[in-house]
Amino acid sequence: MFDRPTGNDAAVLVSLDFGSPGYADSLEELHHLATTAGARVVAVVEGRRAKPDAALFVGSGKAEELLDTLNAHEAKLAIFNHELSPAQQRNLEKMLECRVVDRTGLILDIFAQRAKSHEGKLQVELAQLEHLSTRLIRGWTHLERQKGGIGMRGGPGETQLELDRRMIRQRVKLLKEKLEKLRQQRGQQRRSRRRSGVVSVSLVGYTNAGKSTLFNRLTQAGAYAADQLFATLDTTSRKLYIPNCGQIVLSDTVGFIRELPHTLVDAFGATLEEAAQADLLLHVVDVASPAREEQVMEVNRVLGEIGAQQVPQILVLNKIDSAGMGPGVERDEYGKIHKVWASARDGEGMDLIRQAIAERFPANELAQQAALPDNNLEAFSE
Ligand SMILES: Nc1nc2c(ncn2[C@@H]2O[C@H](COP(=O)(O)OP(=O)(O)OP(=O)(O)O)[C@@H](O)[C@H]2O)c(=O)[nH]1
Ligand SMILES: [Mg+2]
Repeated sequence: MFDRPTGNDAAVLVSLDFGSPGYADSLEELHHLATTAGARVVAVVEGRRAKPDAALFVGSGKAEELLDTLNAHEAKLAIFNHELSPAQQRNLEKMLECRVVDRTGLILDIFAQRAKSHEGKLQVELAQLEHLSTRLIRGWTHLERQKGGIGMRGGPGETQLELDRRMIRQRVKLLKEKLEKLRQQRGQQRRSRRRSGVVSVSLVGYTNAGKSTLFNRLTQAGAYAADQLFATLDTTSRKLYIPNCGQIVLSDTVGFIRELPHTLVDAFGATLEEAAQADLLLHVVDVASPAREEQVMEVNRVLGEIGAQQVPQILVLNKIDSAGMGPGVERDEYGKIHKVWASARDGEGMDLIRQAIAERFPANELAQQAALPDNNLEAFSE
């Protein structure tokens, strides 16, 4: 149903600088997103503006430049580093005679390619339909106005539109019901884990920070880690024994990104809830990234949005090998470790992370007689 950049789709990136900080990082990130989605970036068209143009987002001069660039490279895809209104997208597609994808559409596309589990697929479909439905409904209003008026109502065209719209609404309702059931199942499993006194720890962080690599290091599991954005979509949980603490459940989760589309935050509610219900968050940061501080803020903002701001955090400053740093810790005012410098790739600082977890849950060992049966986790992992 969705236009998807496949294989080696030649694409031109379009990015406007509105003077906000982090512009260069966001453009670099768009590049990474585009290649992750399978596009081949042939050119970048940039500009500066005070605010977006209502009709085309970019000004008409810039739109001409974009058209020339697309033609010069025989590219049929323009990817915008911004959220476009349905009207802007339509106007641009008409003028450029090519496919136009905005940032949300691009992220949705990557999610659609990545979703593996039943739940993940349902969540992506819901997000896509919700993104699509605003576009369709608003996109159709001008058609209806043409058709409307006395004596001109009805007809097969309008019936078809109504039908499509109704089908989308029904599908959205069905998806929401299915997801709600899965959410309740997750809740039940969580409660039974809690009853058996098992501590749950969730890895959260910006996409590509190294969460899955750390998950694999700590659990020796084979979670998919790659230099791609949104390599992980489905929450995977594993049991893990921590010395001086006992058994915990560690969960690897979907990464966050700036301007994470709202449709996705909503649709992925059940998956993200895992983080909100955790006893502790390991917030993984790519310490070698120049944008790390902004990324930490963005992750904390999304955590707030999903109701996870109260869950205690340990900051894991990962990739010290790339930053020429050594492993180490920083303690908070109560003497507890709240920052760990580590390298998940090289395995440095792993003991410090285990120690930091053990410090938080020293009494956890008492609860270990109630060992967790293996099958209790099956539903969580791939
Ligand atoms: N140099 C270095 N690279 C690392 C380290 N940890 C992870 N990486 C690399 O960073 C990239 C992303 O790692 P992932 O573990 O997939 O990151 P993630 O946070 O799970 O990413 P998403 O699932 O996309 O949100 C991979 O290429 C890893 O090999 C590290 O300690 N040092
Ligand atoms: Mg991952």
